[in-house]
Amino acid sequence: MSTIERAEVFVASPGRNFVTLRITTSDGVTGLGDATLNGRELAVASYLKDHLVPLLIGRDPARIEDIWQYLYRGAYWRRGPVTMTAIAAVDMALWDIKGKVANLPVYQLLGGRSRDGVMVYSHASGTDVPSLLDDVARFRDLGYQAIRAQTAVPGIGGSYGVRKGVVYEPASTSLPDEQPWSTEAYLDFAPTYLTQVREKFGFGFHLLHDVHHRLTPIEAARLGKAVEDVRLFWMEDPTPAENQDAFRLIRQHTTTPIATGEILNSIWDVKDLITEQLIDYVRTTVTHAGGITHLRRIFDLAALYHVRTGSHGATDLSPVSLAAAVHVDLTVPNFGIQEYMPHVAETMEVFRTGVTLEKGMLNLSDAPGLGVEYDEKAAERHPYDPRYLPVARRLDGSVHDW
Ligand code: EZ4
Ligand code: CO
Repeated sequence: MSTIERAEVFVASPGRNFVTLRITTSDGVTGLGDATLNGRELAVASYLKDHLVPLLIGRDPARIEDIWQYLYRGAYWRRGPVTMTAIAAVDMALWDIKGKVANLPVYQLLGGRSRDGVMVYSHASGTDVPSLLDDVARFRDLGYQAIRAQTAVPGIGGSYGVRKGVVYEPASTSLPDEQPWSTEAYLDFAPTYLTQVREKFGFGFHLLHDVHHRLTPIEAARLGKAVEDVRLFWMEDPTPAENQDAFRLIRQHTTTPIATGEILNSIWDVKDLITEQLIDYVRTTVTHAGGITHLRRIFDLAALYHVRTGSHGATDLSPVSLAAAVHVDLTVPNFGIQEYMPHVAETMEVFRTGVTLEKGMLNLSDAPGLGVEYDEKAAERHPYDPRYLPVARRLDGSVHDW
């Protein structure tokens, strides 16, 4: 029997920070897992190195489900982003190994393709409406079929989702950046600019918007109603996601589809949202919600209640995570959309991936396993670079949800 011989944790910053797990078996087969939790990277690295790696050595890498249960139930302390991200990395690496041993891509092990490709949405943003419209035009020209639109609120300054460079990267400083926020100004402005996007570009593509947890339920209901004619693909994270009850009120008031779940980690966090049909898209990811094994459990529950998938896919998830996401997206019956932002060149020199993008659709090569390789030598040139996500403050100085 082949056993797990080694499990190494790499923390590197090729363009941004990533935590990567590599498991090696006694037969010399390697598997990769993404363990990146933006702004809290070292907590997951320690959970893996200090607590999980000693439990893995000598185990049968083929027993993916059993190892998942052993790590989840065996901790006694359940759920939470650190625990679930660490378990996810192990799970991804074991699926990668299983695929390589079988000489099959992981999506074949998951039941094979349900679709020819994976529709993605990308991020258009602007410091004002004209620059946003230019950015939307750019993504339309690149062939994207779905675009998320975010703009700074006039008079307030920066807002969530406004890109500074080529790639949107919120974790930008060695101490949290503090950004101003006004719900009143945002609520007055957002419907106007989303309408302007439709007036200029029409309805021949999917338009998305991310509220980023900043409204109360009744404010979110008002926004959802105000943008019904814009026909959003979804209104994302209208309220802080941990209170599942809050979505009931939004739901009663608007037909604008709702997406949430990027910060949620387990099936228990989304159970009521799904079974009460309070959302339309569940945004849990393979990296933060317990790996392929657990994500599929969430997606299968969602399928029973007409909830489709819309996995988080920002650049703070590594190319290993994106590949794993695409393997799942290709197979599940209730796939909706995949978030996608290109990684910078330094990242792609460290992670060599078989994921391809054409006309706004992601696809995979037939490489066995997840199809990603980690260049340890290239990674060594990019040491860990501590960063924090920003904090939002209302105009009176009090802390708001970022
Ligand atoms: O702010 O991944 O929909 N995408 C998002 C992201 C999150 C970041 C936080 O690390 O909301 O941009
Ligand atoms: Co989001």
